[in-house]
Amino acid sequence: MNSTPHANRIHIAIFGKRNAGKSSLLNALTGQEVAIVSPVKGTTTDPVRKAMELLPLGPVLFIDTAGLDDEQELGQLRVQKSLQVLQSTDFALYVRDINEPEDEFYDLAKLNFKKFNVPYLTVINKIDTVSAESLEKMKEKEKTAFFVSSTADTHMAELKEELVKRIEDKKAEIPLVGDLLPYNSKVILVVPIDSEAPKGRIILPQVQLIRDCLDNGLKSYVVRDTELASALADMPDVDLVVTDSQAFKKVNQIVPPQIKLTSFSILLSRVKGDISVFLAGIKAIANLPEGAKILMAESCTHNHTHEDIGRVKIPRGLNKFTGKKFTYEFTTGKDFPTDLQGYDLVIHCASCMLNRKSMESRIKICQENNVPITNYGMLLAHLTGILDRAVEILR
Ligand SMILES: Nc1nc2c(ncn2[C@@H]2O[C@H](COP(=O)(O)OP(=O)(O)OP(=O)(O)O)[C@@H](O)[C@H]2O)c(=O)[nH]1
Ligand code: SF4
Ligand SMILES: [Mg+2]
Repeated sequence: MNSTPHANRIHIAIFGKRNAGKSSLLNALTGQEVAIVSPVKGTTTDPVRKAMELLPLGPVLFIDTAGLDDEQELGQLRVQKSLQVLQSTDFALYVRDINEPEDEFYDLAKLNFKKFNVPYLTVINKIDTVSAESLEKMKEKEKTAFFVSSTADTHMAELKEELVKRIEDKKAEIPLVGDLLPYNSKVILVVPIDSEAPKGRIILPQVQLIRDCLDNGLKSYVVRDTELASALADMPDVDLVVTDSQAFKKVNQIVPPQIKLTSFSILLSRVKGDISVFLAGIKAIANLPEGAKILMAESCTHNHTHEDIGRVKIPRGLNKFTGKKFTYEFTTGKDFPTDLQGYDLVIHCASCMLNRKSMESRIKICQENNVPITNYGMLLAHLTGILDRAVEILR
């Protein structure tokens, strides 16, 4: 049961002031005496880890930490260690003692949760020690908190249920880039402003990437392809360059090999699709026979610039690249055929208008029909010969 490596487990860490009942909560959640509990403040000095299955979520790693209010010399080192745990935390529980309504360390923790984009739940503990009336008053005041008694095992099953629900909700939202780079990294976004760029705005994947950088504390700099070399000269220590797929070739020549490079659509492929399936789709191209039938699928009908990529650029580029002549058919909008008999490959758009579930369903249909599938971004990178570089950030 505990054979899953720690790195593959969802890390749930418990924070709070000394004596709030963090270790008691860990023991109650795991149903075992994992951490030492005592009325002496500062009992837990180093993080205590316990691997278990949290059903129906799967393998998790609970981590109990030292109190954040330890102000002695050694205590400061412990606090630092606790905050370090935060950097690998997928979900945090902040434990408060119901008898201590003021907790200045709560604000410090919230600041750090925000900084490292860690979702959290506040747990107010020791409800067995107050009257029903005070409990109600406190519930009125702390509407988003969860109220438990770790030692009396009150509401522990409900807390586990809530934890599972929150983590599952969070898992459903895969960040575009936020989990691929450490906090504070520098990202340059290359947005060519040519005749194909929409007037007065930037397109959705670009907006989404900027927002994702903001959410995750990554510093994003937006430039045109024409200013990229100058931006790199200003900022040689940039961690990642993300470009529009169409400018891949040019941008690839400008960005030095030590800097990672990818495209908006490749980042989107991970969120809206499955990178390994799309890479297998690219591999399948080498075995396509002359005259193979390829389905070009676009998720919306109203973007004529994409039409140009799907209807003209990719068919022309792919025929030239392989030296073969393929037959291309097109589907747009919500109609994706469930019967793919006769097709040898599906090439899908970046599906920015489609939710993850719809794209997963389309991938499933392809797999059921034994038809490989890839997408525009991957294919354009492949045709330019830089796919390996473009997916390196995702490995
Ligand atoms: N009555 C009551 N006592 C509790 C509860 N939870 C914890 N305690 C008591 O509070 C004291 C501190 O509990 P711990 O679990 O050791 O607290 P901690 O947050 O891990 O403390 P440190 O390791 O010192 O930071 C112990 O005496 C526990 O028995 C609870 O729900 N109700
Ligand atoms: S859904 Fe597809 S076709 Fe429509 S704008 Fe997004 S990538 Fe282009
Ligand atoms: Mg403890």
